[in-house]
Amino acid sequence: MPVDIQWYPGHMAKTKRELRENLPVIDIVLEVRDARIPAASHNADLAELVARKPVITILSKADLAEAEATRAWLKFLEKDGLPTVAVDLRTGRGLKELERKIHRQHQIISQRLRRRGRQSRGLRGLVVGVPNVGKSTLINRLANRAAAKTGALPGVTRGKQWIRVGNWLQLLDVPGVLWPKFEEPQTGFHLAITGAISLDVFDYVRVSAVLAEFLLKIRPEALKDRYNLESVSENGVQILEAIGQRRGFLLSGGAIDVEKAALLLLREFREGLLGRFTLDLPPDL
Ligand SMILES: Nc1nc2c(ncn2[C@@H]2O[C@H](COP(=O)(O)OP(=O)(O)OP(=O)(O)O)[C@@H](O)[C@H]2O)c(=O)[nH]1
Ligand SMILES: [Mg+2]
Repeated sequence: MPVDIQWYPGHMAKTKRELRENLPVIDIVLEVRDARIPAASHNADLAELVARKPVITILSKADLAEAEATRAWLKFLEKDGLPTVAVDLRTGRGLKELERKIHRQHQIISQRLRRRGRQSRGLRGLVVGVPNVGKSTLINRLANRAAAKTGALPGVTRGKQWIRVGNWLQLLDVPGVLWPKFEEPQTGFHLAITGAISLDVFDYVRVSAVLAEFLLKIRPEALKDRYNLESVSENGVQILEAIGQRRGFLLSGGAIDVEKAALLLLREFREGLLGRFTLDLPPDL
């Protein structure tokens, strides 16, 4: 892949330190991954940190991923008995199942405490994941109120915040965390086009041009229909120029505003306006 992207600002390192400090009071971990990129959005760095806690894996934004691929991912992730659920946080689909799975973990932990002669108590969960996957939205959905700040760009949550969800559950919302280096350049690309990496830290015209070439290869009709393109160049920047021309994105002087077209394509791809995509194929079962 021709784009090299890395993003590990200071607040992520700080969040990781804070997570380590808070770990003793955490009963379960809710790991949120993006259903479009369940591999690229899995943070092995965090997985190691929380290795001894029960984890429920949540595939968010299932409405933007291909349904069949999500089913295959669920099957793959559940094959070792690990609880996994796909959710669409816009409609709430999958939340009831998630609540059942959290409740089940509470029962298991309470039984263990009682066996040791200790009183059962409420459950404390930590919600982790890469930036912009929907961690805060998930917590708000479960709590039924807008307790945590959410937003369309990565890096909205800035500090940790405990949020009470009903009478036996509290969830800790933390900023999204990436890891210092992506081994595979494709990981950075997938995180960037789905919205986990800030636009300020990568060459978004270049990335959007690569996305345009990729779309032309795998869903040419979706790309052409959306932007009314007829004969299309195979060159990504030229595709962006064609989009800019169609939309009338002109700079003073008459040149096409390619930056604006690049941002439009990225935003509309992320919002699902070009269709549903699963970029990480599920491993063979
Ligand atoms: N289509 C769709 N959008 C979602 C879903 N879940 C969250 N979003 C949107 O994704 C964006 C990010 O949501 P947040 O909850 O702020 O994400 P976060 O993981 O807390 O992000 P940071 O705090 O920046 O790490 C928001 O615009 C949400 O509306 C979903 O299931 N489907
Ligand atoms: Mg957040």
